[in-house]
Amino acid sequence: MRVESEKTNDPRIAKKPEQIEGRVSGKAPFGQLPLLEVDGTVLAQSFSIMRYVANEVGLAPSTNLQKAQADMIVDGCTDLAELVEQAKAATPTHLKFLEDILATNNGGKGFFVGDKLSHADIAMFNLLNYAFAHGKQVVPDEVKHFPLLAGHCARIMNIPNIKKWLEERPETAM
Ligand SMILES: N[C@@H](CCC(=O)N[C@@H](CS)C(=O)NCC(=O)O)C(=O)O
Repeated sequence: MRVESEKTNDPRIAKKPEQIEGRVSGKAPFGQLPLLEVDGTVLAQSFSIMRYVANEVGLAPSTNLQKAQADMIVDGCTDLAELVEQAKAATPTHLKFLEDILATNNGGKGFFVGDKLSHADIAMFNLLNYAFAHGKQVVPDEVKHFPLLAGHCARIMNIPNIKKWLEERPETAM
């Protein structure tokens, strides 16, 4: 959202997960965060929210095939997140898959899908940044072994509105 607009309200709940339920019960479809409320309709599930926002702000690719490619990258994020949780040693294989996928699109010098930024680029950057750089504005060491992925990471991180958001976003205790 912050890539396209500053007009969003981003309330945080400073509670441990087990304390969340009482705060959002009756409102959260699955009793979990995050939630996005749009004109009284409440959406849950982070990737569903992400896809909705991408469609709204023009970050979703335009063809069905490209949308499926973006979904593929996002689903790859889920797999990578699981690998990171299990054992970081398993991740180079997955990072190499991503490097090779990037290489197939404009030689890996642009984005994961088509010729413009999509939510797939942001989702992948966000995961790598969270998993390996702890939210810091750096290309993680684990990613530096993969030059196209490292370049992608740096490109996304330096998009002005993303850079600004990374600098000013509130810290959320996890
Ligand atoms: N599949 C959900 C998972 C959401 C999730 O695990 N949320 C955590 C906070 S990050 C939560 O609300 N935990 C409290 C609980 O499950 O009771 C998504 O992607 O949004």
